This record gives sequence, C-alpha cells and structure tokens, in this order.
Amino acid sequence: MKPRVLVTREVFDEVLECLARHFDVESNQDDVPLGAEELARRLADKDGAVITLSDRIDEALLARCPRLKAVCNIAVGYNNIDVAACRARGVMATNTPGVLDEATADFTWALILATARRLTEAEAWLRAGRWEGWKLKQFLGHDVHGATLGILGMGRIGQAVARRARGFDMTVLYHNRRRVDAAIEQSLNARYVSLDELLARADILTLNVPYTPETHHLIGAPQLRRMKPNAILINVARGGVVDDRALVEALKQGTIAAAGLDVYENEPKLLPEFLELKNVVLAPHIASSTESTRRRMAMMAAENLVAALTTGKPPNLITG
Ligand code: 8YV
Repeated sequence: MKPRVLVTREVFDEVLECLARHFDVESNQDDVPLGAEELARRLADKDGAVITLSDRIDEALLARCPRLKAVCNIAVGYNNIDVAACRARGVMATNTPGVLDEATADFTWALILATARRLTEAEAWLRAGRWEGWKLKQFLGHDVHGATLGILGMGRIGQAVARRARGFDMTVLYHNRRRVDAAIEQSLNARYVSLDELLARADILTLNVPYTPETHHLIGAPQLRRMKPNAILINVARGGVVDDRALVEALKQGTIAAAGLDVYENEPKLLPEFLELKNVVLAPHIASSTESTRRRMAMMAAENLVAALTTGKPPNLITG
C-alpha cells in the first residue's frame, strides 16, 4: 500500500501529479484553511503532509497523528511548526529555502518605492476622482536614491535586497546576529553596525529576519522612537517581528514617516487602524508570489515529502 499524504491547501497540478506517483493523495483543493480540529482529523491516518503557514503543527496535533513522519512547509519561514515537538516525536519537517529570495527581494523594493513615493495613497486619491490638476506640492515623497538603507537580517533575502540598492546609490548598513563575511560585505558595499546605530541612521529600514522568540517584537515602541522622524519601515519578514500596535501609534504620531507592510500580527486580521492610515502601504503577504516562485516553492515541498518518505533524507530538513 502506498503511503498516504495530505496536501492542506490548493497547489499547482504538477505538484499533485508528482505526489500521486508515490502516494495516495488527499488534497484540499477548495483551499479553505483547515482549522486545528479539521487538520488533526485529516492528518490522523496520514504518513506525511504538504502544508503552509496557515497550518499549525504543534504537540497537541502530533499527539493525534501517530503515523505522521513528515510535514513539508511551502515556505522558508517555519514559525507555524513546533520544531522541538516534531523532533521529539521523530517527525521530519522541511522548508523551502533559496527559491524565493529574489522574488521576495523584488517585492521588498516594490514596497520601498511605493511607500517612499506614496504610490498607493496617490492612486486611491486619483481613482476617487479627486485629481483636478498638477500641483507643485502634490504628494511630495521621500528620495530613495542616495538614502541610507538599513537591513535588519543579512541572510539570503537581506543580501538580495542589498544587491538591488546599488542602482540607487545608497549607503547600506546592516545588523545581523552574526557579522557576514568580509568578502560579502565588500561585494554588497554594506557596513555592519549595532542595532541601535541601524535604527538611528536608516532612512529606510527593511526587516529580513526569521520570526523566533528572539525576534518577537524586535521592533517595538522603544526601537521606533530611536528611528528618524523621516524614516520608513518595511516588513516582509513576519508579523510579530514588529509590535503592530506600537507601529500604528508611531505612524499616527509621526514618530516615523511611513511603513510598507506585507505581514501582520494575527494576519489576515490586521489592526483596523492600519486601514485608516494614509502613511502605510499594505500588501496581503504576497512577497514571494510570482508564478514561477510559488510553483518552485510548492514543488520543492513535494520533493521534500517524496524524499522524506522514500529515503528518510529530505534535502531541506529543519529538524535534523
Ligand atoms: C509564503 C513566506 O508565501 O516563505 C515564507 O516564509 O512567508 C511566504 O513566502 C508563505 O509562508 C506560505 O506558506
């Protein structure tokens, strides 16, 4: 009998075809997120699963799924998975590193430019029929070229963001748990500084760190107060890295100038105040969402599951 697997959300046809060559596949192509109860019920008799960030894999769930051997996330971030609980129960967990770096960096820049140049605010105003003619002081924004870019988290995605800064003649500063190799710093023309200095000097601060207990509310009220009043904050990392309530206050009070956000605490239920604020550009967690990138991410998760259940050695193991 073939191993049984669950695909928890809608995926591309080739992903299901790949899985069907090896497994009995049950899939949720209706794409309605499965609640904790439904997920546990459907995983109870499965050997493995392709999952997404909307599926929480924790001890309570694992206790109800005795056959489960592998959970393969369609995401590089894996804060939806309790890695220690998986390890303790011998469940392999995997992610999708590398394939989404460039798309996510592209989108970081989409947010930087849209936020600095007030693009979505201006478009909403124009669509509302309010444009009566050109004015010298209309929608004055912030220069991106020549500005100081601060990158918090200089992993693969942070580095891809830094590479794109060259064309904008920016000063690039970064902070990371560990300083990156001198050769990488040199090629990116990026200088390592303390978090305090990064906050104080960045005109544009982008967050590219994973969400862990250490990065929870890494940017809260005290950090926002250290930033410049003309600064722009960009978050394509995870909700929870930023204290959203503190950010709303900072945007209201002018503690910082603006923010461009792709991720939120408790998404998709973002704080209603964000919707009222003009100085924030809001996206629905789409930084990696290009056709080719999402196909590669989903296929990578499927390949991880095939390897996990056939060889026990998936390439992108995070529970090793
Ligand atoms: C995914 C992401 O789209 O990879 C990540 O960590 O945040 C996004 O690229 C999302 O997590 C889907 O599960």
